[in-house]
Amino acid sequence: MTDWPAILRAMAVLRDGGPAEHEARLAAALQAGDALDMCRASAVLGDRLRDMLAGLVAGQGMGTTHPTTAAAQWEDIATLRAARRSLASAAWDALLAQDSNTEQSTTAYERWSARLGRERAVLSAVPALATRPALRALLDAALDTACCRVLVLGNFKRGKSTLINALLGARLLPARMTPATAVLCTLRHAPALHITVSFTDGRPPMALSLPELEDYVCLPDPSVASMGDEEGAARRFRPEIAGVEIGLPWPLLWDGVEVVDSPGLNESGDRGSRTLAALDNADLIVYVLSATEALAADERETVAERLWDRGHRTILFAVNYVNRVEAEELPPVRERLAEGLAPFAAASAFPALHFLGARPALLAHLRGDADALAASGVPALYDALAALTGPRRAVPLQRARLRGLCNAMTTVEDECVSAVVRAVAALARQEEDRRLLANRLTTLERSRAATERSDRLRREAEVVRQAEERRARAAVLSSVERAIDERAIDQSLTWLLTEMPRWLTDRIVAEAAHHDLPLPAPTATGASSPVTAGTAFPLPNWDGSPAMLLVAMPRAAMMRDRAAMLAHYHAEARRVLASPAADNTPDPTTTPPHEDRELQAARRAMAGVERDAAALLGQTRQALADAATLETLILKLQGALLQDD
Ligand SMILES: Nc1nc2c(ncn2[C@@H]2O[C@H](COP(=O)(O)OP(=O)(O)OP(=O)(O)O)[C@@H](O)[C@H]2O)c(=O)[nH]1
Ligand SMILES: [Mg+2]
Repeated sequence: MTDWPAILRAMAVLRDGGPAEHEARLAAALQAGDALDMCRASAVLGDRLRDMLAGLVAGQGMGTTHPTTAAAQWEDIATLRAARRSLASAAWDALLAQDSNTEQSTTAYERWSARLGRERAVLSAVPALATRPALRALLDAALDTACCRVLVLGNFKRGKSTLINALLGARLLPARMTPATAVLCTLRHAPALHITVSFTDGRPPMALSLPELEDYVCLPDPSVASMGDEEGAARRFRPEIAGVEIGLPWPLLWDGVEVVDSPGLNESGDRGSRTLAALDNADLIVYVLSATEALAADERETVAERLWDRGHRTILFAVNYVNRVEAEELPPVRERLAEGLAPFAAASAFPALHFLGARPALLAHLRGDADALAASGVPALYDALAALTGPRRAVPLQRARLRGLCNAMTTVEDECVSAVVRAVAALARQEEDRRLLANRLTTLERSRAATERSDRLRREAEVVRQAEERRARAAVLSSVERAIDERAIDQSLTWLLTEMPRWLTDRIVAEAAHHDLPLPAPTATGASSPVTAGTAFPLPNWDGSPAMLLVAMPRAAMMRDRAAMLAHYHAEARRVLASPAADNTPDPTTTPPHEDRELQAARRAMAGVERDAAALLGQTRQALADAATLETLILKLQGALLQDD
């Protein structure tokens, strides 16, 4: 049933913060109130829903969504979704009310059918459907007017198979007192009887003869097994049977009508669920009840929840076994059923409630008793079925296929909501990863910056130290060179040759000590550089530690040349006090290598997280764009289905 409060709540969501145009479009759609308007109203909610989903994803992507805001947004999204379900229900109801005054001519039906055929033909060109085969199949089935499926449904032993036989006027489907039908049996039109069984285990379909049908369709019959027919029992129903198809020349089946017999709903969970799965494709339901158990609680529940709430609006109720009820007890039974089924039958323009006796009808058929057949109630059901599935069947098909298109709309919505739920969760995880990585990166980068700062300070201090050392060397050299000249003035050539190296070494050491200048250590030969002649001997260093002669003795050849010897001592002083060559090799960083590696890895991981987040955002935006395209397409198909020429 339509939940109008849910729709009003959705209007409040539209009013609250959304574009004003959305609310105006919804109000306009609701005003006229026919089925297509309800679909348009749902499309308006769909637009707002996707806007909100996009906002949630973007907010999560930028890390700006507060959890409380997100929770409120999800609540609004749930409100919009519930309202869309209600609008679908309102559309189905509107169509049900609409049909009473719709008498479609054969030409109008043909034009309508051709229009849907054209829409169906272009589905293959829709890119967003290429990756969604299930949705494509759903839309394809919804637009296929060449086929109309009638599903005969009900609890076990309500007489479903017998009713089909009675409608047909022949014993075709197996029927008996114990649970019988175990697989779906689809009856289609064919020039002659032809039965095929198909399997779920990949075996090719196999043709069956009529006597073999029971072996493949039915559950083992306990009475047959107890009679020792073990071979027969072994051949009976196996779960790998997918279904049975029966082609036969029956006028009701002309023009693509299919009648499907199903296993009893409450007979077994597995077989019941196969029957419920068949409901998705059913256009028209014949729901079989028993007059002897007038509307059991589970039957009403099935009709309300499995059929009506899921959009089935063409339901014929066949109340069987009327012949088993005493005549005077029949009126209260009729009353109870009419009352209990009124919400699902009263609004329809077709006679929905049929009281009948399937077995008496079949027997009357077989013996050619027209009066008994007419009294059985089965011909009236046949006529209703023939009218609903006949050449002007657009109205029941419109109802059924609108359900299919609304289901397709829900599928698209579910898919994009799930994509956003997944994306929001993944983005939240990525945000957490990004936060942890950012913290680690900050720590590593701080530590690296501290190391670089101390390296720089160390290098700057070294430059200052070297400059000071150069200045000190220059000062020492200048004093030493002055002293050489002063000391040498009145010294003999022998002193200059033998004593002056030691004097000069002492002098250099003393001046260097005075200027805090470290001197190069002498070599093992007693001098700081290779000498061609001279004597190495220990002498105290300026700080008292043993030292060696720093200055090389002049060559003996210079012995008579005072100026040459002085030049030699000046050269030696400059050599000893020369500033070491500046070291231009770059100072290596002192950042520990493992920290460096970790920093690189953290930067790579951060880039990866950001790349993944961008890709995820892109995919989710694509999913939302696809949903918008698909919903527009489905609304167009709803228009093609519902609009008059
Ligand atoms: N007296 C009487 N018996 C009926 C009537 N309709 C069906 N039967 C019998 O009831 C039994 C069950 O009928 P089925 O047609 O097998 O019932 P079903 O709903 O198909 O049963 P499952 O396939 O097991 O779910 C059979 O023996 C039928 O002959 C009826 O209107 N009156
Ligand atoms: Mg049956």
